[in-house]
Amino acid sequence: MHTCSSSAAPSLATDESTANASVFLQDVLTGLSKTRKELHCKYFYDERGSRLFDQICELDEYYPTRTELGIMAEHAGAIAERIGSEAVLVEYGSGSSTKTRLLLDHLDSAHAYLPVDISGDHLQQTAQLLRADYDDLEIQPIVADFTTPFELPDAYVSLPTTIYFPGSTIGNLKSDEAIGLLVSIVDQCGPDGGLLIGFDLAKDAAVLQAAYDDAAGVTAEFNLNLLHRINRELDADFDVQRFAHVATYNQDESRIEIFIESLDEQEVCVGRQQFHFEQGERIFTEYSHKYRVDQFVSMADQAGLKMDALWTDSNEYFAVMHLFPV
Ligand code: AVI
Repeated sequence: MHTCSSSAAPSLATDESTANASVFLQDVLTGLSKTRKELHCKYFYDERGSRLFDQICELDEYYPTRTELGIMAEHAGAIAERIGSEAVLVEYGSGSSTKTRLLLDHLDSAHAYLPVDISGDHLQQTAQLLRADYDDLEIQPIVADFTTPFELPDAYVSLPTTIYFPGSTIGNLKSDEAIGLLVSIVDQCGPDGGLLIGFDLAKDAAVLQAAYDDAAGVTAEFNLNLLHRINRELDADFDVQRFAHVATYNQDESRIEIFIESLDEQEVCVGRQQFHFEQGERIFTEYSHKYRVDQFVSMADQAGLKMDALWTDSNEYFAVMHLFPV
């Protein structure tokens, strides 16, 4: 019989990383105890997960990254015009700020750039590189999880602010979470500010299927890496070979749904807690919503935002939209 012998109960949080580890453990235990087991997609991005995501962005099948970059490259001037002069630009999930450079190059006397990212190290490196290239621009990195409310530094709160939210990360949120985030964006940008957002458009199911289940298996590795991470960080014993990546397109909900499927009946320990898996049972890991423009406009409307301008590529695969609070 499979028993969980670990002594690794979460210790009392004494520093930030211990506190993060116990939140991670709690989230995993709660998620795996649900009738439909689930793990939050924000946990994909440990060091290996972030590297795998970078590889996904380079895949032939994964069109969103290069398509959004193409839209930004083609329309940066027009986009910068809609944002206006002396902007304070706040970027959610800035990563290495590649698309932002296209924007910064065209903005008229931008006042400040505030990249927001959960990874402090990455943020500092990016800020350093940007400072070298944009000496007149104030660059003030903010380490925060933008999916939960956070404050801008006092010096910027009364200035008209444009929130830049590229990458279609909004599509990974459930629709009530997405509306909640848009509402907090309205709050943060103020009545004279705006939102510039990139989102993925609904399209042929075969194109979507290939993008989330690529031939080289990089997305599968990315998804299953979550189990490796749980094994390593939470003293668990997932036998990762006995699980498989599944990505399906749900036409009715217009979203890709990603799961980890158990290949046979098995028991798994996470710390001292044991979980039973039936053969074929799935752990839900991620939604990736694909919007029609009118659907996105109506979601934004519920949050108090109105479309100002829209840019897409020639295939209409991806959209970049500028919105104002109403
Ligand atoms: C980060 N996000 C926008 C990606 C997406 O396309 O939904 C995450 C991803 N998951 C699997 N492949 C890419």
